[in-house]
Amino acid sequence: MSDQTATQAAPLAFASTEELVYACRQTLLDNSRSGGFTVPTSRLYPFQWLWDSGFIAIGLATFDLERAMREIEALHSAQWKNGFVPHIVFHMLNDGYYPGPDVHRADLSQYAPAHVATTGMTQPPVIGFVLEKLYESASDKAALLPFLKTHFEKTFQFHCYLYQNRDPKNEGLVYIQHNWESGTDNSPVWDEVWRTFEAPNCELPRRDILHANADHRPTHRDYEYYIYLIEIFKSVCYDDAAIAEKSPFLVQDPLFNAMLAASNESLARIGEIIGAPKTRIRQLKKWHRATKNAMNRKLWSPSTGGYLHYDLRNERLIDTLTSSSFAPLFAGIPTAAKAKRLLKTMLGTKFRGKRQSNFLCPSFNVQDERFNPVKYWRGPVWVNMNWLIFNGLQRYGFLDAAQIVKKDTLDLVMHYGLWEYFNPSRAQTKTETDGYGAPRFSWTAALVLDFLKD
Ligand code: 2M8
Repeated sequence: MSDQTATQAAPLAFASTEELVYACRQTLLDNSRSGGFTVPTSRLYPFQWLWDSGFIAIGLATFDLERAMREIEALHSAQWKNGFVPHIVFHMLNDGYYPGPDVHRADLSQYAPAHVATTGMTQPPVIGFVLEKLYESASDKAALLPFLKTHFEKTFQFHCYLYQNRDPKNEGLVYIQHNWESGTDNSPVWDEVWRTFEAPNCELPRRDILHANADHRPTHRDYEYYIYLIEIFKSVCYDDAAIAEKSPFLVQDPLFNAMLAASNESLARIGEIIGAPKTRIRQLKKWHRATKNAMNRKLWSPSTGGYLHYDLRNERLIDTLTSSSFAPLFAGIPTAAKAKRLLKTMLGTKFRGKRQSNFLCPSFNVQDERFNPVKYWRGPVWVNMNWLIFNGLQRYGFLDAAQIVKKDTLDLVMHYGLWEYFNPSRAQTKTETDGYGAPRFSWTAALVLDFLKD
């Protein structure tokens, strides 16, 4: 039996594409909360997350643009006075998640809002390109202009915050200060950073392992590092200059910077549409060029065939391929030659596997001994990464490869359902019927809707 027929022979989670679309919409509606935002999933992540909301807005825009706009408004209602946009907005109390606002204590910062609790860290800056997607999906484009003007400016201020506070050498590359800012939280990349310092042991009232299989989640030791970094931030009241000086974790992440570059490009185009000041548009184009050049100069590894993470604290490139290595395609970062090389890496044995045994795109190099097909960000397929890669491949004209990524994504959700993430192994579809992490996951549902919208 061929790999493809094996996928089709197993029982499917949905009987038809229509049923899948219905389930996607229903998942987003069920995960929506009063206040106009959508939780990633009801139990494991009961608040609003930054990049989740961006992807969710893209999915909502396929059937209810008003809701998509509310999603962005709810996120930006928690923007800090210095332009910073936090990674979680704790719109309401819920003790089902750790660490909550009492651990983060973002209120220690002079810039945090008084009316709502948030974290003091951020996430990949996707909102710029999300705004452009909403504009593209609007049938009455003129009616969207006031919304676009407001959120163009808020997003521009966020980018100012990033370039002013997270780029100490003025290179055009911003750093992340915590693995949770990467979005790819438990990637083996972070193991290499944990090796460079010690975090003290501590008690951790974890809640995630009540809602998801502990073997698939980060370890206790991993969480000790996560919490230790937060303790450092609090000790300096979230002062960016002090964090840049003191904290052992400063990393230039290819995914984060690619999202920033893509958002710069989109904002520059939106700026033209809304008649923004020329200085704003020039600045966005300048940022885009600077980030693009710096990524090609500093993060590209010719020997590995992908973009890598740079440990700015210890001044070294982390020689570890992940699905973030392909994200620069989305922002038009690689030259044609580098893009071809990326394609070769992705379709080769390190990701697609020998005899194409994997669904694209595993989040980690499957030949690396740290690869784990079922552990959070250490190997499984994530629909948000596939969506970024699909659009990146299309941008470079790699249409056949883009179709493979799309088909693999849809085959996975048709087989397993709308899970948080998936085992990349094709062979597993013969025996397994469940995906991993949380079921009825919002960004999975949202981006499947975008994949299917045409
Ligand atoms: C996961 O991260 C959170 C912390 O931010 C967690 O594990 O508690 C990641 O997959 C992250 O990328 C995502 O935004 C978040 C909510 O879906 O969950």
